[in-house]
Amino acid sequence: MIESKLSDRALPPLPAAQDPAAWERERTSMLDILQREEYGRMPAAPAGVTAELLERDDSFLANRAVCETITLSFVAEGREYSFPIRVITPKLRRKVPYFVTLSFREELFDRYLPLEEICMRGYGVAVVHYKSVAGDDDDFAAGLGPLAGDRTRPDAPGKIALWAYAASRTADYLLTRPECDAKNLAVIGHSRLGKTALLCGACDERFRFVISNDSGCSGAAITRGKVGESLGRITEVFPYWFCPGYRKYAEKETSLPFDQHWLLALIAPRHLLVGSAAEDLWADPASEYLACCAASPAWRIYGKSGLKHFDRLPVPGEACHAGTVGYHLRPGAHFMARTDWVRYMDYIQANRAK
Ligand code: GTR
Repeated sequence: MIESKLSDRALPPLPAAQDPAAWERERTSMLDILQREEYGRMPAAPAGVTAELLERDDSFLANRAVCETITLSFVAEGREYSFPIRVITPKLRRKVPYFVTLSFREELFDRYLPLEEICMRGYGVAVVHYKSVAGDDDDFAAGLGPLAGDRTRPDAPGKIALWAYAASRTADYLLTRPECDAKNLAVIGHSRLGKTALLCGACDERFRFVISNDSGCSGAAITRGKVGESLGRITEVFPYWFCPGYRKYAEKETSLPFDQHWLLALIAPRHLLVGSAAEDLWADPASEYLACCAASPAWRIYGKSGLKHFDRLPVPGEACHAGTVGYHLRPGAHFMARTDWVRYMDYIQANRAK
């Protein structure tokens, strides 16, 4: 059944490769195509980042964690940039795996981020408020906006690329911290920030876990045959999320040289986690699940399973978490729920690098 659902979508196949070395060559050109045609060219990484500690609370979460407010600065393309992050680290006498969390809200206490529970399970959290990186609009003058360069270029980066770039700079910094468990870094985001987490994880191989919650159109969902939001609609309402050239595929999805399963496949052989919400038809859970199925052959090149899925669509409440790709379908609407976080943490606990 899944085979026939996938063949109905008439996806461009993943490039053929017999072994990891051949796949990695293909991977480089796939990444190039996705940047050129969809998200824009990711600016080059800076030589390094510097961190300035602005505030430190040593008795955070009833004295069980430390909360630091930090400004990260770096020089890229001849110009200095900075943005703030918040780093919450549980007080443990061992290394801590961090979530780089792309956040919609500036306030730390956010009902979509069960901070205390995450910390008590032994994870650190680095919160990147997306609008503190670059506004969610077509203004490219403020924040990291100028890094996009000339936005009349068809492959100039859009805001998703700039937010993803900031998540990678956050990883640059976290990896300098002695308590950071470098082997188990995760990047996570919801919706537009789920698209961002996927792009970040596709480009930046330091993330072992790449987590997309309800990312939908131009995120984890296949574009061809998708219900709800379409490429035409998203590039009309949010053209600045993407490179200007992406819009040319509006109502011409079948001429895209790729589909979103390519983006997911770039995460192989690391772990990809996709969460959908059953009522979120705008994002289209079935198209997210099918994308995970279609991307899975990339993991098999490395001798890994990819998504261990059913030969049918999942029903609300089900999870396929036994493979290197994980998928779950939560009952309910479009948001990042505590139950999504619990699913992701359970998966990470079972798949952590020792
Ligand atoms: C919607 C947009 C979606 C999704 C969502 C969000 O308006 O159409 O692609 O990203 O916003 O970010 O909450």
